[in-house]
Order: sequence, then C-alpha cells, then structure tokens
Amino acid sequence: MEIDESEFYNRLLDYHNILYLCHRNADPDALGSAFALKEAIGGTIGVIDGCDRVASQIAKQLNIEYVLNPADDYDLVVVVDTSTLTQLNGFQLKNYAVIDHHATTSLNDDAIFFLRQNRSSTAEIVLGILNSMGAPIKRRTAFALIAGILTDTGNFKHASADSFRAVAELIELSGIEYGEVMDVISSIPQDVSMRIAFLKAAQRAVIEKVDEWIIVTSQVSSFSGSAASNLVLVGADVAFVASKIDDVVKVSARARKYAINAGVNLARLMEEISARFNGTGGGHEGAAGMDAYGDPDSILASCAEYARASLRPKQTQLLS
Ligand SMILES: [Mn+2]
Repeated sequence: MEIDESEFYNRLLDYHNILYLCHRNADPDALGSAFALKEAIGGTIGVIDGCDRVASQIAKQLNIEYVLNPADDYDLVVVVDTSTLTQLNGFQLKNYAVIDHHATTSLNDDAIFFLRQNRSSTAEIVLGILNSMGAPIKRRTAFALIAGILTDTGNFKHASADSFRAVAELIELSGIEYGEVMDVISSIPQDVSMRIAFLKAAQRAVIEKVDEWIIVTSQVSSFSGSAASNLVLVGADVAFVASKIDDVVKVSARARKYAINAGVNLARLMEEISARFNGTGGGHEGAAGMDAYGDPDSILASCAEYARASLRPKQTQLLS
C-alpha cells in the first residue's frame, strides 16, 4: 500500500524492532537516509556487503553503527533507497516496507507499505518524514542527509529545486556548515601519506606541451596510480607516474577521454614500452601500468615520447 510521509512515520511507530536495510555497497544516500530514520524513530541499520568509499568515510566521521549482512530477525525491515531485490543479495524479505526515490521499485509490490516519491534522492524524502513528525534536525542527521543529496545529485549536477531547498533547510535547521560536509565527501583522500604523494607528484611534475596537449611525467615513492589520476584532474591530458621499489620501476598512466579520442592508447603504450625495459605492462586505453627495469627517467621519457607520437593535433580531432 502506498502511503505518505506522516502515515509512514505513524506506521513505523507500530514496530519495536526495525531494521533499516541499505542496498549492497551502500552509498551515502542509502546510509544517510537509514541513519536519519534510525535516529528519529529508533532501530538498527543494516548494510549488505559493506559501504562504498564515501559512505564508509561518512560512517567513520559520524560514528554510524551498522550491522553487516544482518539476519532477518526483526519485526519490520524498511528497505531504503533500493529498487530491486538483487541489490539485497538474496536477503529473505518477509515483513517489509520500502522507502525509495527510483522510478520503478519492483519491491513495492509485496511490501506491507511503501513511500515512493520522484525525488533526486531518498534523503529528501526522509527530510519530509522528519518534518511531518516535527522531529528536530540534529547536526549528524543533517550531515548524513546532505551527503546523500550531494552524492545522488552528482554534487548538484542533476539536482532539482527541491534538492537545493532540502539542503538549505538542513543547513538552517541544524546549524551545520555546508563546507564541513564537502570536506568529507570530496575526492581528497583522508590518508595523509596519500595526500603527500599527490602533492609530491605535482611538485616533481615535468610538464611538456605538444600543440595544445599537456603530457606530464612524475615520480613518487607510492600511490603512483592515484597520483597519475590526480595529475589528470589538475590539468594533464596524459600523465605517467613512476615509483621505484627495489629494482622494479612501476609506472602508472592515466589519460583524459579527449586524449584517447585523439589517438592515445595507454594499454598498447605500456605493453610496448615495458617490453623495451624487460618488463610487462598493459591495462585500458585510459588507465594502464607496467613493471619494468632500468632508469625511471629514461622509462618515463620513452612513455612521454610514445604518447607524443600518438597524439593528433587538436584541430584534426575537432574537424573529424
Ligand atoms: Mn539514492
């Protein structure tokens, strides 16, 4: 049976032992929504298989406790932000309700009751429930819901007016600062040694401009793959980052889509260059790596030269 926000809340009050169940690899929308409901109404959060990177970060930051792969011994299971049964990895649903924002939720058919709204995130629907029950919006709840809205809208890229309104309301009611949430969910890793590797990769970057293309090489002692991704993020079209560990030179490469379209194929590049340096390499067109032997500077120079030769001038690419 389909019901509205206040009815959803009233129905939940009939149960004493509620499990808020998130889909596998739970994202911030699922976890944040489950957390807000648990805080307001009581119950337990369940997660199938674990949380994704950002949701794990939020769980850590807010001290959110959840049960991993819970058993079905609850009075009611509230399936959160989930549209199909397969996302629950075969969890046996008996007495359950659904709260979700996806267009079609096949789970609704057998649910005791469900709340579905056409929103950008489940978090926005949960805010509606909290408002209808007159619940105060606490900081942790606001943090979790804003994180859910932000990630489900791709940092507002797919946001509706309602999403902006919901975030504004959450900030206003809780006193939380938007920047606090952004700091946690941004792509910057929390790991200090990883951040230092990124900064060193940028500091040691050898930047080469070929026509309008930018090819960057650098060296770090670890995290070469993420460092190469970051060099692309800050401006490189193609980036090669080497790490020398004992005798082995590990090179990671990343390329922007534009560079791939213009002829760069990092998988082939890594295969060929690694063979020249007694190693092996491969991967994908836009992300590849190798383990080789020799002088890191020479290996990186060979990579850059190969990339240079593969790139068509940008004009040609635009006209084709
Ligand atoms: Mn969602």
